[in-house]
This record gives sequence, C-alpha cells and structure tokens, in this order.
Amino acid sequence: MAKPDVLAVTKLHPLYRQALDALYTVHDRTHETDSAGFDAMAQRIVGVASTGEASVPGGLLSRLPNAKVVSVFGVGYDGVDVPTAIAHGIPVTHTPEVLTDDVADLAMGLVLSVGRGIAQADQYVRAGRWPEGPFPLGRKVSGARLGIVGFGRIGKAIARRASGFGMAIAYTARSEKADSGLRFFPSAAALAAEVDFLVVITPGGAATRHLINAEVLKALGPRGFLINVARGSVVDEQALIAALHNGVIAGAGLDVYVNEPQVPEALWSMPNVVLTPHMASATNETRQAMADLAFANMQAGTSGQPLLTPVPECVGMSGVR
Ligand code: 8YV
Repeated sequence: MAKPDVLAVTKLHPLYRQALDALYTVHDRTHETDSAGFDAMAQRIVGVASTGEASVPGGLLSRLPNAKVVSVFGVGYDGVDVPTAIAHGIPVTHTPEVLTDDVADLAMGLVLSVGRGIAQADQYVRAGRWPEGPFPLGRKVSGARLGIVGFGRIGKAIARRASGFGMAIAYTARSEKADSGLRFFPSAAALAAEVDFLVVITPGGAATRHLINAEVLKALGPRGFLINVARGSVVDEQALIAALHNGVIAGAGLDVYVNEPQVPEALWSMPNVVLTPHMASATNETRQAMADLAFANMQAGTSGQPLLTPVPECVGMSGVR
C-alpha cells in the first residue's frame, strides 16, 4: 500500500525526517521547488512538517484540502498562520516541555559567558596573549539582578536556575503571576531599568515584534547585558547594534537573529557580544525527544487520534483534546 504523503516545508532535522520516512512519503519543499508538480499532488498531502524557524503561510494551507495536522518540531510556532489553519480545520502541534531545560541552560550559559567573558577569554588564550598579562576583569554573576522578559515554562526554568546563583530575579509578562513570588514589572523598559542581565524568552510573532527597542536598551544601560534566546524578531536588531556600538548597553549574548542563518556582520567583530547559532535546544537528548514528539503528533493527527501537544489555540478544536 502506498504511504500517505506529507509535506516538509523546510529541511527537517534528520531524526524527525527518518521517523517520518518510515511511515510517510515525505515531499521535500515541493511547494517551493516544483509548483506544477505540487499542484498535482497537493490534495494527497495529509500532514505538514515544520520547525520552529520555518514558515507555514495561510496561502499554502489553503492549497491542502486534506491536511489533518501541522506538526512543528519546536516549541515556537510563530511561523505558522494559526488562524488560517484553524479556519481550514487543520490543528497545529508543537514540542513544549521536552526542550525547556536545554533552552534555560543555554540562557544561563550566555549570562555567564557575557558576564565573565568566557568566549573572549578562550580566544585570548588561543591567540597566545596570556603571557602579555591578565585577562580583563569580568562582571560577577552570582547575586546580580536578572530580569526575564516572558514568564512561561522556559522563563520559569531560567528563574529556577538563576535562584541557584543567588540572583535577584524579576520578570515582565502579559500578566502578573501571583504565585511566582518574584517581582513583576508591567513593561520591558521598567524591568530593564532595574536589572543587570535582561533575558528575553517570549514567543515571537507580531505581538512581540521589537518589544526590545532603543528605549528598553537605554533603560538597561551601560552596565546591562541583553540575552536573547527567543526569536530575532523580538529585538530591534539595528537598535541593538547601535546600542552595542555606542556603549548604551554593556554587551549581549544572542542565540537568535532576524534573518537566520545570516548574522549581521556588524556583530561579528564586537568584543562585547557572544553569538551562538540558534542552538538553545540542540542537544542529542532533546532533539531526539523533539523528534519523537513531533512524529507522534504527526501520526496522531493523520490517523484521527488525539494529539499529544496541540498549540494552545487549537486545544478547543473539534477532534482535538
Ligand atoms: C527550533 C526553536 O525549533 O523550539 C523552538 O521554537 O526555535 C528551536 O527549538 C529548532 O532549532 C529546530 O528547528
């Protein structure tokens, strides 16, 4: 019997791709590479596979009359046109929980790295410069003030780790979480003014675009560091480059960018930034767990079973638990 057809809208992680290949015929970006061929088979597509960074536009979903699920390999699904998916009765799933620890770990890694200059110190040793004299002093992380922008699962996991460093932790979010026991600020700017490290971990998309702008960076100030493990779109990248260049803030640790995998060249040579290539969830253990969950959601969706982890907007959809 022929395997059911699914569309991969981007290059998938091999673990997710291999799992899908066992059960499905996977069409690799056919909507982009072969428009005529895609028209001929669009109605056979029963599922759409995507990632946190990729785009699943409404126009594509409208061409898939028999799609039963969009399964995103990632917790963020800002690339998916969810209202259009819902309008067409196509639920969207993602991979929450399984990557929370890794993303929180990398956020703390960037806090330590920018505060203590770990990446720069590594370069200093490798360049043979130690004999010239000691590496410049860093910023003490333990006991410093940490602000978290976005207080969902990952934001809370960052707070738990930061409390182990004896940090004074505060946050901003759409609403105050009464049970957090932490100080709440109503805006990113108000929070930034009160902290040494500002860690951004909100969902991406239109609602948070440029939430971190020139005003917030000014409030963070010349001794403040920005960490972004959310989406590049949340930070006004040009304002950030200017702030780093002009000493408006002390430095930044960035895992995400506006136009990945392109990173603005202006950042490459800045001594006060640490740059990582969108790798917050990139461990063997977590990528396996993400692949298992994304595959299980695809399988459930295409066979009419309850979905394991639908995105919140799709929880109420008929046939979705
Ligand atoms: C990516 C992410 O999905 O979970 C998210 O939202 O951004 C990442 O985990 C991952 O890089 C796979 O593309």
